[in-house]
Amino acid sequence: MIFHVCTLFPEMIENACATSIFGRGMKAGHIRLDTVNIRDFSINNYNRVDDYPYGGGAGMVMEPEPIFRAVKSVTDGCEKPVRVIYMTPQAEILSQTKVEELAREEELVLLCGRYEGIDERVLQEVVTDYVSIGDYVLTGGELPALVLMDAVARFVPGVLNNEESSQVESLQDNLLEYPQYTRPEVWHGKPVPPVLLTGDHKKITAWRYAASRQRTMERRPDLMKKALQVTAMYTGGETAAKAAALLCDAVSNYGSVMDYNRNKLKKQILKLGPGDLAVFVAEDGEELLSAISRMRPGNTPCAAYLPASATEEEMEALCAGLTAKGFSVIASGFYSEEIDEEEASLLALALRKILWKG
Ligand code: 6GU
Repeated sequence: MIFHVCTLFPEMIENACATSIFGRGMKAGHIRLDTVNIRDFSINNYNRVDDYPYGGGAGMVMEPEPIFRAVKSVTDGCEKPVRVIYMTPQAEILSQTKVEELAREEELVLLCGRYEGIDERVLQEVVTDYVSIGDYVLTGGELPALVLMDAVARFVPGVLNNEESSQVESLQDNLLEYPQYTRPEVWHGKPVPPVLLTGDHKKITAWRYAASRQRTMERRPDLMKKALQVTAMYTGGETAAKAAALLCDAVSNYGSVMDYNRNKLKKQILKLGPGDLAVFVAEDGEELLSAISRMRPGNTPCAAYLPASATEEEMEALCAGLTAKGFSVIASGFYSEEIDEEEASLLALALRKILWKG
């Protein structure tokens, strides 16, 4: 990943990037940082890059031409079209989904403003994405750019080691992380929750899921309506089973997979609510629809996946069948015979973008 940062304070970016995990990722060659000093593209004497705002008012506005030239100096050297992100509080707030989307790019251009802002006309010409980091005002876009780069870098292959990688998925269920404990077993009279000492991983996962939900309820009740219980259900052979398992893992840390080839499951009446997310994977759409005929959705969102060999008509028929049953089909996609984690995460990202809109 190459980060190009256009700023009036390149040393602020360089210093912060040199340390810790980000610095290690740069040294190892996984991340490259290229700072561009907007002042080097000033078009007047005194290296001025700002001027008084038309219409009056306090503060200064950054002139369009130096910014245009600074950004152009970067994009001219890029082979593919590259996203230019303007850090501004007048924008959508950065989310984990957006971070993962940006991490799929090979290069990013980050534009940091100072003063009261940037002439609107150059923004219209060069900017592809507007990103804020929260509803508060900072003196410039440099700290937000660093926040974005740090969050994106975690998804760049090789940047995190194995231990650090296990943290990658923490926000994907829209739940806060569960509490953590280390030695000693009793500290200030407070014992570690006993289940964590049992070595029973099923129980530990269940405890952590419950603890995550409770913590989210207490601290971020607004997130709860986005915290869906994921169930992946499939019919068909090995590839469908594999696709269901991979998709389930890519969407949730706490999802479960159900094999609807089994008659026992087909006969059960499974009730689903609006807090569930059903992920259907079918080798054959009609077969799946008949297998889940006894399922009772209640305003339940779902996603439908068919093999790449299936036609658009088959997909339409499956989605129509699911809708008729009472599901709300929010996404659909085709999986390949060779589906792997990478493909599943791409399909899951598309689903999450629709589900949680950022
Ligand atoms: Cl991206 N820029 C500035 N200047 N202030 C902010 C911000 C960005 N996000 C939140 N506050």
